[in-house]
Amino acid sequence: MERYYQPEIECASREQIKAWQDERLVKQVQHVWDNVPYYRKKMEEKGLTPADIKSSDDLYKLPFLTKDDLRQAYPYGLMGKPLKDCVRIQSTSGTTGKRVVAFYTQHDIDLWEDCCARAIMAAGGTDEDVCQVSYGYGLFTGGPGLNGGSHKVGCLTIPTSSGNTERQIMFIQDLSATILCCTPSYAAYIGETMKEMGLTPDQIPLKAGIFGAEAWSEEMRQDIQNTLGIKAYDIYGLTELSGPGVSFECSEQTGMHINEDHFIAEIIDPVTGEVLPEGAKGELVFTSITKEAFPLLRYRTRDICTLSRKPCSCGRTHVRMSKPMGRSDDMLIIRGVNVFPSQIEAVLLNAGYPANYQIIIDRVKSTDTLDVQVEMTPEMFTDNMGEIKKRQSELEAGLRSMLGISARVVLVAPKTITRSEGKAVRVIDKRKI
Ligand code: DLL
Repeated sequence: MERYYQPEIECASREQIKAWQDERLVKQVQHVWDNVPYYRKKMEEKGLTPADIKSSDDLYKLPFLTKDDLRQAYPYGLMGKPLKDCVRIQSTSGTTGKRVVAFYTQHDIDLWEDCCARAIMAAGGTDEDVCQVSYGYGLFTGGPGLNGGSHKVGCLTIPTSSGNTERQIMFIQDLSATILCCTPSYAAYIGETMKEMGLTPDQIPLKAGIFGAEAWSEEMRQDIQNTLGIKAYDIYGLTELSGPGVSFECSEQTGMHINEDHFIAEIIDPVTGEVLPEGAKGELVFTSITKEAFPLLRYRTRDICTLSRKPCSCGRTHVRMSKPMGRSDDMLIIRGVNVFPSQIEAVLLNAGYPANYQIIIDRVKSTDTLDVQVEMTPEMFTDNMGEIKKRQSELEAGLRSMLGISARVVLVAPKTITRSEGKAVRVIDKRKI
């Protein structure tokens, strides 16, 4: 049975959703015009005033915001409310330049937590469940967001945060956790550790997992589902828009429903900025129509995906986004060829390797090199060099046909590659160091 946190919103007619979007967008543009001089200037440069935006059909006229704008406006330049009305900040895990700092009023937090509650109920959660939140708590939005959603659903919430994997497993067992929330790479690590402890899926009380914050493939989903004996649901979001819960998977698992009563989604051509028709692959752009403290209009996420408004048998009517197929800024250019790390992962996982790998790019004598270190599973592990060489060549052939360029594969012993408790670091580009 499909469960909803706010059925009248999640299953509203398309006409109703459009009506909400039209009304809220008009109000939000006025709010931004009145309170965010940085964006008002951008509108003025395009000769726009709020009167030009009469409904969501006019959205395309508005200027984009990019991560560069967020950096330039750091820290207070995009705020829509005075600081005294704000109760929280969260921040991205960004490794380069200034971090993004997002502000929230109590109302913003309330709506964000509603979005997370929708995701938890879509994964089958009720007030009978015990929800272990193993996303990091702190500036990262994963822990606080799912924690708030879990409270709203009425789950008994275990705020373990990430790390201390054996203690995580102890709590799952002793407190009978039924829902696990963490990054997919941490879920895989927890599963691996359980296996090493001799635990089989039927000895683990978990029934569902809500995993996101990083890209993960269908193959990885199958692996996690099998080791933990659960159904694994994807959840998407970004700090700039609130955090987790911008979109989430339902029982159909055919894309993530975007909470369209709060966010209007568009897909654009990342080069020309032109809005693309439904179904086309491009960069995801969001307009937050209910946020007060940090109201971003037409924010370019850099995530590449497609949108679908085909009816979903779960009963939800909100548009679905595909799993992001990598970020436009994730793309590596190696010897002039565009390579997405997700393509490499697909080759490895299809060949039966675990998602424990690292991609190392370097430049030797002005030629780019691509090395992929891949862990063998304990079952594959051997010291027979002939066997290892054969396996390496098979993977190298697979990568060559996927990427169109050659890569060197080095198979390493189980447990060689550092495990992640949050977002996994899969790429080391030494050309930039
Ligand atoms: O990762 C928020 C979040 C926390 C989402 C917990 C889901 C669960 P940021 O640190 O700002 O926020 O990173 C946002 O992470 O633009 C995507 O590139 C990526 N991302 C987030 N969720 C997914 C997902 C959080 N399900 C950036 N699949 C986004 C693929 C994802 N990529």
